[in-house]
Amino acid sequence: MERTFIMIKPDGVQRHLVGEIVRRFEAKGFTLVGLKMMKVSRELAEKHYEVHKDKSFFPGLVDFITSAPVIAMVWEGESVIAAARNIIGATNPISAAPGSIRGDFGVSIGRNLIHGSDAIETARQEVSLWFDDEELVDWEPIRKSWLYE
Ligand code: D4T
Repeated sequence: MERTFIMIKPDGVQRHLVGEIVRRFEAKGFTLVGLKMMKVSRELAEKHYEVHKDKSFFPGLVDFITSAPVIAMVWEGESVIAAARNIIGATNPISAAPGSIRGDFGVSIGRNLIHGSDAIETARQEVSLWFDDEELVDWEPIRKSWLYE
């Protein structure tokens, strides 16, 4: 079963949207297999956003991600990587679809509430960057046969 890394960014935590965001993934039908609250080190933030290290917004992004706690999560389900990106919405909340998390709760690209892995390989890398194996829980949700044909 596919897994993806999802992070509620400091603005999502500060705005008390943790429950609302978790609820959307649960209600859709995905399974939570890892969750922790943490203050992110500059080293981890820089590694996570390494692909953007030459961009003008990189220093501000690292300052933001390290400014307050985040909620790091791993969610599991069929096609969860792509589905989570839809639940999250476009990078800029102003153009994110209503009904998506960014579309419903955000107004600024630098405060876009949540991160989700964008592909199978990045999901694999991000899950192992943020979680040790023993922090992830394999379990069988009893609703599974009511979610999948
Ligand atoms: P993340 O990675 O946070 O899920 O966002 P996206 O996958 O949707 O978007 P991204 O990688 O292009 O951007 C990473 C992160 O940088 C912030 N950002 C981005 C910003 O502050 N200013 C900008 O101009 C851009 C493009 C927002 C998300």
